[in-house]
Amino acid sequence: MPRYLITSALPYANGPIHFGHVAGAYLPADVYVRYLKMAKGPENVLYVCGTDEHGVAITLKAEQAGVGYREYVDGWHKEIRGLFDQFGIEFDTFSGTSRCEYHAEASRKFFSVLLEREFVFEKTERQWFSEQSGRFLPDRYLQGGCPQCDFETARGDECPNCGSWIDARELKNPISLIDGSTPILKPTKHWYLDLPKLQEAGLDDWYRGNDPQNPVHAWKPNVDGHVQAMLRDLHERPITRDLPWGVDLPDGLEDSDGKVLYVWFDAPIGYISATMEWAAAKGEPEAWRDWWQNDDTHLVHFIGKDNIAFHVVVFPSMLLGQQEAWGGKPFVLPWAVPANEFYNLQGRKFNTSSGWYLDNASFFEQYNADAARFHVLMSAPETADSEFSWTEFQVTNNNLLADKVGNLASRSLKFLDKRFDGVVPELSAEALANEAVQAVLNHESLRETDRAFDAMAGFIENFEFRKAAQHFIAGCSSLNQFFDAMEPWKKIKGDEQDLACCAATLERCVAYLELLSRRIAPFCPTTAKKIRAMLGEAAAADAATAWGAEDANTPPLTAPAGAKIDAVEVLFSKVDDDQIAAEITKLEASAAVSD
Ligand code: B3M
Ligand code: ZN
Repeated sequence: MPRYLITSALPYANGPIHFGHVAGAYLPADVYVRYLKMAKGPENVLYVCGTDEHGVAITLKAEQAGVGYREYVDGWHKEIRGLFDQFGIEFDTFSGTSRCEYHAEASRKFFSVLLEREFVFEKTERQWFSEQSGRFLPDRYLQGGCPQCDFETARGDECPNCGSWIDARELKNPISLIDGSTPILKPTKHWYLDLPKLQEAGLDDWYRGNDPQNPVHAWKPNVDGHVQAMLRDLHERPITRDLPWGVDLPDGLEDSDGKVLYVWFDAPIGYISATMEWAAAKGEPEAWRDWWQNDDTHLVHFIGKDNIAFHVVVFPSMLLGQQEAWGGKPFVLPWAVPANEFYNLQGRKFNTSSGWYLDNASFFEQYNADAARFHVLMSAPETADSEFSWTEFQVTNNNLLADKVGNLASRSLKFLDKRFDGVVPELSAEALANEAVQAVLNHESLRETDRAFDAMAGFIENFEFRKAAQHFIAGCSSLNQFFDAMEPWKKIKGDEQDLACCAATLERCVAYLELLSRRIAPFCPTTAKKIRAMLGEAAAADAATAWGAEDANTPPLTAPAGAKIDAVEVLFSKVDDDQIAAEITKLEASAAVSD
C-alpha cells in the first residue's frame, strides 16, 4: 500500500495568505489529503508545511519595516497559521525554517554531502555591491531590466513577468533597493550547485521516468513544458549568499564568514526537517525515515507555477545527490508535482498593497467558509489562470450549494420529520416485493448519482478538483430530480402502495444524504459534519471517516430502519444581489484609494 507524503509550498513569513495563494497550493492539497485519509487510512498520509523564514524576501521587508528578523518572522508565522485556520486547512505539522530545531543542521548536512561528492563547488565571481551601504546585494536587493523580456522591475534572481531565472550581472541598469545607489561589481566567493552533473547523475533519468526505482506520475503539461526547456540548458546555480540572516554554512570552510545558504537551498529541506520535528514530537525520532526514505512513499508537492523549477529540478537534484549518506538509504523523489497557474481577483492580480484583495477577516465574518472553499475549488487555476469573481461566488453559494445541497437536505429531512416523526421508515418484505416500490429504489436518477459520485475519487487522485466538484454537484442534481419525480408530498395522501413508495423515497433520501456527507467532506468539512449531525442516528459515527469503495453505493446503500434524525438546520444561507454589488463597490473603492 503506498503512503502519501504531501507538501504545500512553504509560504514566506512576510505577508498574509490570501485567496490567490490558497487556490494554488493549499486548498487543493487540503482536499487531496482529506480524501486520502478517508480512502486510504489516515496512517498512510502525512501533510507537511511551515513558513519559509529566510532569504531576501524576508530580510528586505524586515529592514524596510525597521523590525528585527526574528521578531518579524515570528509575527507572520503566527498570523499565517491563523489564516489557514479560517480556510479550514489542516496540516499534520506546520513548522518554520528558522524555528524548527532540526532545520539548520539538516540543511548543512545536505550541503556538506553535496560538497563531498563534488556536486557543489566553489568559485569567486564578481557580484553587485553597494558602496554606499558597504554590502553585497543578493537577489531582491537589486532591481533592473529583465535581460529576457525587458520587464523594467525584474529582480536580481528572477523575473516576475516572464518567470526566467536571471544572472544578476545581466540585469539592465541595476539599482540597489536598500539605498537607491548604482552598485559596482566586486569579487566574492560562493558555492555552486552543479546541476549539469546532477542531471547526468540521475535527474534526467528520474524526470523521464527511466529509473525503475522511481517511476514518476505523468507530469502536468504546464510543468512539463517549463521543465523540458530548462533541462535542455541547465547551468550551475549559486547556493550561498552574503546575508546577515539564514542558515550558516558548515564550519571549516574558508571565506564563509557572513555567508548563509541560499533560501531556495534550505527551504525545501524544510519539508524534511518539519517531518523530523513531527516524528520527534511523537516520541519516534527515526519515524521521519518511514516517509522520506521509503520506496512505498508517494511524495506530492503542491505549488504555484512560479515554484516549478525548484521543485522539479533543484530539489530533486539535491535529494538524489545525497545518495546513501543518510543512514545508507536514498531519499524518495517527487512522485507528482501538481503545480497550479495563478488565481486572480475580478480580472486583476491579487495585490494587497494596491488594495486589490479580499479581506479575509471580513469575508469569513459574512460568508460561509465551506462555500468559499467549494467556490475556489470550482474555479481553481488547474490548467490556466483563473479568477475569483463575486458574482460567480454568489452563483456557487446560492444556485449550487444552497439550492442543490442545502435544499435537498432540508426538504427531505423536514418531510421525514413531519410525516414520519423523524424516523427512518422500515420497508417490509411485502413492500419490497412491490414493483412500484422497486421502481423507486432503482430509479434512473439514483443511478446517475451513483455514476457521478463514483467518478469523484478518480478525479481527485488525478488532481482534477474542479471536475470532482462538478461531479459532486451533478450527483446532487440527480438526487433533487429523484425527489421531485417521486412526489412524496402527493404519495403520502394516496393508497397503501403510494404510502410504501413514499416510505421508500424517504429511505433513499436518508441513505443518499449519508453518502453525500462523505462525498462532500474533503471539500466542505464543516458542512459534512452538519449533515451527519442532522441525520442523527441515521449516520453512524464510524462511517464518517470512510470514503467507501468506489462502488459502495451500487448496489444501493441502506438507511437504518427505525433510526431517528436530529434537528434540521440551514446549511447555506443565500447571498443577495445587494451584498454582491456592495462588495464590488468596496473593492473598487479600496483600489482607487491606493492608486
Ligand atoms: N517561499 C516561494 C513562494 O512562496 C517559497 C516557496 C518555498 S517552498 C520550499 O512562492
Ligand atoms: Zn522577464
